[in-house]
Order: sequence, then C-alpha cells, then structure tokens
Amino acid sequence: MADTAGRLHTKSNLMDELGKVRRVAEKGAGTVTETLLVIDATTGQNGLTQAREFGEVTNVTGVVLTKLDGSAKGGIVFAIETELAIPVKLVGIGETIGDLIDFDPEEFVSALFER
Ligand SMILES: Nc1nc2c(ncn2[C@@H]2O[C@H](COP(=O)(O)OP(=O)(O)OP(=O)(O)O)[C@@H](O)[C@H]2O)c(=O)[nH]1
Ligand SMILES: [Mg+2]
Repeated sequence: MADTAGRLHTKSNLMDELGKVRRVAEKGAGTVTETLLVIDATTGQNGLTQAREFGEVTNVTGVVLTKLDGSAKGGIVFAIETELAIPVKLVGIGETIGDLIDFDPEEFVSALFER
C-alpha cells in the first residue's frame, strides 16, 4: 500500500511525480489494484476538479469520503460519480481506524435529508 502525502492538483511537479509513482508500481510483476482519492466532505465544487485532475494522472478507481461525522454532507460525490464515473468506496466518520467504513449508498442518501 502506498500513501502519497501532501499532493496538490494545482502543483504540476507533484502531479507528475504521482503519475511516476503509479508507473513504477505497475512495472514488472507489479499490479495496481486500487487507487483511492480521499475527499473531505467539506470540499465543495473543487472536489470535482480534484477528482478530474488526479484521475488524469493516476486513474482513480474510487473515492474515500471523509469527515462525514461533521455537518458537511459531501454532496460533491454525486458530480464525481455522474461526470467521471468514479464511485465512493469508503467513508470516514471519525478519527480512529474503525471510523473508516464501507460506503452504504442508502444510508448516505438518508443522511442528506436529515437536519
Ligand atoms: N472527524 C474526522 N476527522 C478525520 C476524518 N478523516 C481524517 N480526519 C482527521 O483529519 C486530519 C488530517 O488527516 P490526514 O489523514 O493526515 O490527511 P491527509 O489527507 O493524509 O493529509 P496529507 O497527508 O497532508 O495530504 C487528521 O487529524 C485526521 O484524524 C474523518 O472522517 N472524520
Ligand atoms: Mg496523509
């Protein structure tokens, strides 16, 4: 598992580096089975731009939507799924390892209508 820290979609040198990480990981016997992009639920429209740009360099296979324990609902994932066909795979509902859980679409939609 590789965790790439501190990436900014606006910094082209960091994005090039990320593309290289993926290419190296796929060399020889290497296989990249999943590439997850973490998006904070408080991220608005910029989340779509981030998903598009990261998707271009690394072929993102899923989104991890974090900080759903706050008041933010993370509605940007609808645009990411509709426009880029990248599904949400995991959600974060707190700061401990047990708070990273499988995405449940029905629960997610219900939570959108809770006040
Ligand atoms: N409340 C809450 N806090 C979270 C959640 N996910 C992450 N955090 C907190 O957010 C902070 C930043 O998380 P990191 O995992 O360090 O963020 P990162 O995206 O890896 O950041 P970089 O490595 O700097 O790119 C930490 O204090 C986490 O505990 C979540 O789902 N809910
Ligand atoms: Mg990190």
